Amino acid sequence: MKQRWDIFCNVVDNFGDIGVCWRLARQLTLEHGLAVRLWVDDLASFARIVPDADPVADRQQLRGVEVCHWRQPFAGAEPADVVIEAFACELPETYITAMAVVPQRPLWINLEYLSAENWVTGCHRLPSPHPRLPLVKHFFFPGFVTGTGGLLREQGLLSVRSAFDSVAQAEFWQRLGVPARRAGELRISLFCYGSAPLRDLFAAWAASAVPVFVLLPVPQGAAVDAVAGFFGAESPAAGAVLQSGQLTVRLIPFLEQSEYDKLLWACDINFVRGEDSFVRAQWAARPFVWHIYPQADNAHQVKLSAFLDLYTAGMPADMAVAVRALWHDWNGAGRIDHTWPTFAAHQVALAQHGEKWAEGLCRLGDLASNLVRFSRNQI
Ligand code: TRH
Repeated sequence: MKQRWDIFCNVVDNFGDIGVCWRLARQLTLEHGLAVRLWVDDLASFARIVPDADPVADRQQLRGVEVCHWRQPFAGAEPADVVIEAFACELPETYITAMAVVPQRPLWINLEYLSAENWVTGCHRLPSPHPRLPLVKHFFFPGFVTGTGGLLREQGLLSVRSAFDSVAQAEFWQRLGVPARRAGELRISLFCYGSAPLRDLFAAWAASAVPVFVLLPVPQGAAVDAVAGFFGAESPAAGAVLQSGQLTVRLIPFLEQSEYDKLLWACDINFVRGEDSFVRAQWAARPFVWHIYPQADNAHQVKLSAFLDLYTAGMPADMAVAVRALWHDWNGAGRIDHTWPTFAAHQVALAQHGEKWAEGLCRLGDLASNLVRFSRNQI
């Protein structure tokens, strides 16, 4: 009989929580032959990234995963063999009680947010006994270094990426209804929060020496409002084309996850955010810029610096300075229009660095396989 895994996902906001959980659920099903139930409290967000999902179904079978609506109060379910609470979401009290009384206690894992901070390796896989019940929760951290759980990466992802040649790319643009590249054009994907200094960056791109063609998947909430503000456009929707000087911004529909990967592979530079798109940009191995999810007390700035320390470690000094300056400016430190030209000048070398960086990450194994290996050692 297949081992049963439950993944509980509480959508805090945006698409990252469910994006990560859905990716993990599919991988555990497809690549590890497990019987996976994904409990989601916000099916509307889920349906954004999985367009064929039914946003009101209590239970549905999608790509081999049983997707269940996690309602309040929880209707009850027999605990699985392995239970993942994603991002420290709180499991239903009745479910925890049920876990404590089944003869074979489930393995309980809290899958944590991604961080490059040093303390992560010290906390990865740590057990935490329940204060009252005979249960132990284990912390599992994704990460970028040995001693963490690595990153989500589907089997064969990098070979599929390598096979994405100019013909496949041309087909992709056609499918999106986007014109083929013009010679000398810089093509950029843009996914960010509304707080990004879009005006300054757009001003730099509008005045650029080369044409800059930006693909902006919508909805992105406040970010699209900021884009509209720059062009003086009123509530632009997918399909809209906005222009200023050398800059063209094309709004495209929010893509299915695997199509979003292709967008990252097909662009020269990718602006990504949060957690999952940030990871996908690393597998795309193109120059990328991270808009980090803002946190109270500027905790995100510490995380940003921690990642930059790792990512820029193997770079020539001038390139590292350019990357650090641009990323900090994109996250609120200063004038990105001033740092953009130097960053853009490193485009080719950054792509080469991206390949090496991705190779290093591959050596950590992938998060889903690492979770399965951990579960085998525990059960
Ligand atoms: O949506 P996000 O801002 O999610 C964030 C982060 O996860 C953050 O850590 C968390 O605390 C917060 O939510 C609550 O960004 P992220 O993580 O990149 O997730 C976006 C998901 O949407 C990802 O799975 C990629 C996917 N996506 C598509 O499938 N199609 C698209 O067109 C785009 C732009 C994204």
